[in-house]
Amino acid sequence: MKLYYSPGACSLSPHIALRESGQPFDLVKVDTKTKKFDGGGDFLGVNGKGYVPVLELDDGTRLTEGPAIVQYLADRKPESGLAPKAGTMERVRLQEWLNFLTSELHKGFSPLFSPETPEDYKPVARKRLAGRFDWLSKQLEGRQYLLGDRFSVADGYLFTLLNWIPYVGMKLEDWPVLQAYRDRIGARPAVREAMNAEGLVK
Ligand SMILES: N[C@@H](CCC(=O)N[C@@H](CS)C(=O)NCC(=O)O)C(=O)O
Repeated sequence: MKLYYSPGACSLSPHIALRESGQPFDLVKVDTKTKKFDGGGDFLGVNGKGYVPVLELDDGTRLTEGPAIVQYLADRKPESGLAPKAGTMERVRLQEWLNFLTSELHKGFSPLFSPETPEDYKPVARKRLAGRFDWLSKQLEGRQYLLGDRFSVADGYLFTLLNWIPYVGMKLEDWPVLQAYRDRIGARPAVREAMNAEGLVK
């Protein structure tokens, strides 16, 4: 398999899922601004939507959308325990988290990264995100992981998003529970390997 990624972007989430589940893969670095990938290839030819992540299977099939990719990866290796079995309430709970992460957090950050966002909208976007973090922090109080006591693909995704906080004029220290969670997930060997491979560790 091949994972098209951009360092530190949301593609870190499937990258973590690949390493946590021990599946072999190659990384292909994409410049999301120029839409070129390693070696000068046309990324729009890979994903017409122009964004990472893209997972390319050995038969050439391509899968996009992070929450779908991580569930696919988890289901290929059920023994990794990265997702509860499909059709169970626990699995729906995982999907509930993935949907929250993608629509409420991930896309809540997006205007703060865009050079086109008017400056006077940014405090509004930060306030909305801060409200989500207040709620999330309460959910994670006394809990190791989003699903309770077991790590899942949702944790790799949330870890990825929490790393963006300092880049949008906010402070992770304002949510000590989230900071401790971020450090806990960041200490996992597979997560450290993914961070190293993307050049994110100084
Ligand atoms: N809905 C997509 C969104 C992916 C996305 O936002 N990717 C960003 C990086 S985190 C990107 O590649 N942006 C470049 C662009 O849209 O031009 C998913 O969940 O996978």
